[in-house]
Amino acid sequence: MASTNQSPFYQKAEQEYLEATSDRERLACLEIMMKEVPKHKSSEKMRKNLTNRYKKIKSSLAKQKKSGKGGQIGIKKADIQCVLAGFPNTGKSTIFNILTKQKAKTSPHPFTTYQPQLGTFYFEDAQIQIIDQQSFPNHDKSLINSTDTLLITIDNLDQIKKAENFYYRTKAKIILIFNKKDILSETEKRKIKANLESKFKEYNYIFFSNKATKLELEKLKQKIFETFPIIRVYTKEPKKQPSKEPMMLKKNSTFKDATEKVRKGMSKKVKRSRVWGPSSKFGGQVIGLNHILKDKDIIEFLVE
Ligand SMILES: Nc1nc2c(ncn2[C@@H]2O[C@H](COP(=O)(O)OP(=O)(O)OP(=O)(O)O)[C@@H](O)[C@H]2O)c(=O)[nH]1
Ligand SMILES: [Mg+2]
Repeated sequence: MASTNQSPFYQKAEQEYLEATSDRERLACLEIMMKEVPKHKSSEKMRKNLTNRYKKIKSSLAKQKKSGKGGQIGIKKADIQCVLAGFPNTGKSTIFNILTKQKAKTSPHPFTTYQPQLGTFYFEDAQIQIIDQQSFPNHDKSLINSTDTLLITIDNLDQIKKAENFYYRTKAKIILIFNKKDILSETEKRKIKANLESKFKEYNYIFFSNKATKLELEKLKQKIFETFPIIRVYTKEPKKQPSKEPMMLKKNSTFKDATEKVRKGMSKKVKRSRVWGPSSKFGGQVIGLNHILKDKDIIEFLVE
């Protein structure tokens, strides 16, 4: 295959494909390669070859699954998860400790973190799993590729493009955390901000530091929470207070989805239902099963 004519992402994916140790990883590489190959006639053969390989691996994976072999080892992924990643010494473990109140090792020397570390924190009442891990290039590829949200921690603008090489295969949402803002002068900060908003417009970014105020910490947590395609919905009984623990539902879930999550088959038994909160036109609006819910809605319903 004349891969030297291919895009840099293709070449990188091909190299990772050759070094891959699992079928899951091979599939992820092939997906990129298939996307990157130009769609003209001269590369038809190459496209076919890639598609065949992809199909073969996919069916062998499906067989493994059926017989119960294979599968992911290590950390069990929670409903909502984020993973810290970045170059050495950018302050990932420090951020991890601030969010989770743990005491993971931090130091002025690079590569202090040598294995993934699991923690959790709350944004309001939503529990979020967070993982700290080794810096690039020693990062855990499968964590980066499988998580919902990547917190790319940087302390320098040059790191933004360089970091892409290590996570271009992920489907995760990206948040850039520009850390150590405490050591920046106002002028430096202004310049960086201007750059982020012109050259790196496509990035969702936030400034942060280990001197962050409570409000700044809350903002970081909120930004992370907002990347998850999830809403919180509270149930209540007539004349009573809503539940303290939210139900976690996918974005754009309907009232029917909510009742079915409470108990399978329940949507058929609902007699009367009302909603308060962001999706309601007014508090206590009567709704049907197809009503689309929003984050922080409160639903009340009577069943037969
Ligand atoms: N001034 C300042 N220093 C910070 C900040 N965050 C972290 N540091 C320092 O930067 C150094 C590296 O921090 P770590 O949290 O260990 O960084 P890391 O990204 O986890 O690094 P490795 O795991 O070693 O790759 C430590 O000396 C921290 O005290 C910050 O916001 N401001
Ligand atoms: Mg670390």
